[in-house]
Amino acid sequence: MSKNDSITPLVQLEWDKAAALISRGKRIAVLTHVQPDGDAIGSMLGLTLALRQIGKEATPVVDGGLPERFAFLPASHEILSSVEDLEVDLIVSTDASDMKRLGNAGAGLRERGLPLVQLDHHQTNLLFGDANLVDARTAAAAEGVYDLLQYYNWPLTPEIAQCLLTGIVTDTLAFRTNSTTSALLGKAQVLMETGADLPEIVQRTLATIPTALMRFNAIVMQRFQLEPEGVIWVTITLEDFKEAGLSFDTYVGLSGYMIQSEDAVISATLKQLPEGGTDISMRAVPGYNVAQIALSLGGGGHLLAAGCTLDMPLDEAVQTLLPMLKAEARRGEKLYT
Ligand SMILES: [Mn+2]
Repeated sequence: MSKNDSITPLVQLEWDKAAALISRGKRIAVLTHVQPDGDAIGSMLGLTLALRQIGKEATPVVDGGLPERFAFLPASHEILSSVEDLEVDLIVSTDASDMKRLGNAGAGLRERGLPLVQLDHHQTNLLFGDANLVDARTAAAAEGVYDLLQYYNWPLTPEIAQCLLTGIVTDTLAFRTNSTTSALLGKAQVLMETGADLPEIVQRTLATIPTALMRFNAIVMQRFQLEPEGVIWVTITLEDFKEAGLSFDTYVGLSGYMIQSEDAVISATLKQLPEGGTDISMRAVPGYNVAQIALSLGGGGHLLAAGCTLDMPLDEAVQTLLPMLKAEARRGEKLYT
């Protein structure tokens, strides 16, 4: 038994409200969170294509545009990086736990007073939509989109299936996280039977990294620190990215790597930002909760994977965060000892 078993998953499924807003919408902007991962892009594109299937004009938008590694996904080339000239009457968002995560695109559209339907699976979701479709029991926002298609009886196409399986595979690290349920495996089976290509998705998203990232890891990982409490952490700087020849906004995934240490129960990567702040990414093994820490610092996430941005320099961020991580490491209890 884990102490986390006492945490009730956040579930707020306003199907009727969402259906009413969607049925009134003609032109829909489909948004997702900034610095999008595979679930952000997969759920956004899957929902975009699904909305088109029911006759809507749907446009995917994400701040900063499409990360190159997801260019294999259907409709990925249609992603806009800004909403400036976009005429829409409804916003739909996926995989974002609060308004801030939707970046300039979200803020720009919301300022126009447009209604928002938001679909998400983060335990820390702030229920910021006019209709909320939040289910923290789902492993990925893409699983939430799958459930939506089922609930509304909308058609599933091979293209939608490919997008949704990408979201599921990336958020579960290919069905390895404790969010993976037998129900999810059943949904993945349907997605594969519909035409999603699991080996291709795994190869493109999980099994391949930029060579410069390998160089970056070799530089940075010389400095990781392991605290007696089982907190493993590392700081990364703008200089590290420069040295490795790696673009600063590359997803580096070091927390996910460090949490694999047999001595670690919580991992954290603290990344220096060009504007002077610090970006924080955390992971935990089952039995611990980093979502609460992220939420208390203005961010959010899942029990075992969460993040936030602190408005302070790197060294100060270390001083702020480490005591919190150590306290959680002492509080929690390893589920699998
Ligand atoms: Mn997600």
